[in-house]
Amino acid sequence: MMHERYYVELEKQKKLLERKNVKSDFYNGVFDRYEYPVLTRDMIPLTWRYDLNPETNPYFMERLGINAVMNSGAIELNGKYYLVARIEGNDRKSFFGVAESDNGIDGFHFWDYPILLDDVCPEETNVYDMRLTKHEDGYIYGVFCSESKDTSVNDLSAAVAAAGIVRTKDLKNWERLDNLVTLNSPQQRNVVLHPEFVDGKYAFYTRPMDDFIETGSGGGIGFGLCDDITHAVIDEEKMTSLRKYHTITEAKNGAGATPIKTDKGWIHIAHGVRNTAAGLRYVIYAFATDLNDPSKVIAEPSGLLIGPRGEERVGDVSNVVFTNGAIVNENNEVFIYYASSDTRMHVATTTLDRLIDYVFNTPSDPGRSVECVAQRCDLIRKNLEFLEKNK
Ligand code: BGC
Ligand code: BMA
Repeated sequence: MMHERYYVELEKQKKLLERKNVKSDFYNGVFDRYEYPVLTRDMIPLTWRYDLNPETNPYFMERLGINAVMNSGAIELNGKYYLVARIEGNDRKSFFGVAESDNGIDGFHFWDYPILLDDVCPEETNVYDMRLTKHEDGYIYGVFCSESKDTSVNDLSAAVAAAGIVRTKDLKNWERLDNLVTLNSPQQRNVVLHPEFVDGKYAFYTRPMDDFIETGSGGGIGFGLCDDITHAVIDEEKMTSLRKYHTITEAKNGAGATPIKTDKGWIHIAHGVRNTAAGLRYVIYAFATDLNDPSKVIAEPSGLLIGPRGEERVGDVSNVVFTNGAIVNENNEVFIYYASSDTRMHVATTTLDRLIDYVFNTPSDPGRSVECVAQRCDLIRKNLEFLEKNK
């Protein structure tokens, strides 16, 4: 006999999974926000958390609780929307699980089992933030952060971040390849595989950093090529989108969603970080790189694209929005998946035309208050003249 509480919890979850998502009244013309998150910890199957057998679990207790569902890679396959979510157990260890939806904005439900990666790195303690790339070689690649304890120093919390690589054709069978080696950067997080070969090689966006948290001399988002994806080694990283003083990327930045190909260039949706008295603040920004040289920045709209708002601002790591996945469907609708405060997943939607307009026609940041005010006064003057003419 099942514990009676099982049915109560199952019903609660069913309602949550069937809840229709609706656009919120947020407006900026660039993208729409939604009323509800697309994934939360309450959507994790009960079978992942409870022991359903009353003989071994008479109180119907969660035996392996889930703390958060966040930073998800995203991909569309055969008309369905898939997220490979970062799921964090109560034990602080993250792992990946596939959630599927028919429309990309609601109805996401997890498959029966999370992804069990090949255990190839005995020192690896934690994995998170997978980016999914449909590569022109025919595979779907997942690039994620593989974190290990740093045993070279006498500090319990010292860690080393590297980029792990897996590949699949169906999101079910995953082949683990060697971790990426970047000869000039001791640490890597936020690595993204470019979907096309560049000069006949695999191309990665990297994020060179000296230290586990601080990027140190790392100037921003890097770019490097490698010959063999099964033993990926990058010997030279050049810089693309740079960190800049007194901007949203001052403390660090990193690639997010796999770049989106458009007629005008590759569109990147990334994250920027600045330091504040209340800790690091993460926002999402966009830029474009050249179609022929995907490392060369050709458009840099000013400031943030998505910042944490309302309830998004509060969570395990407050004041954070983070993206590592976006989908463009066959109608050129764009779904930007982002997590808030390392706690839950949301979607923002727009269209490819709007995203292109935003990236290429938003003025860039002149860099100083006085010039920013002049830029705004110019807009106001034109608007007042326009209003006058159209009275
Ligand atoms: C956490 C990540 C975080 C990173 C840097 C890791 O241990 O799991 O969520 O981004 O540290 O703070
Ligand atoms: C990081 C990321 C994310 C996380 C963010 C805020 O450096 O890699 O995992 O969302 O910090 O904690």
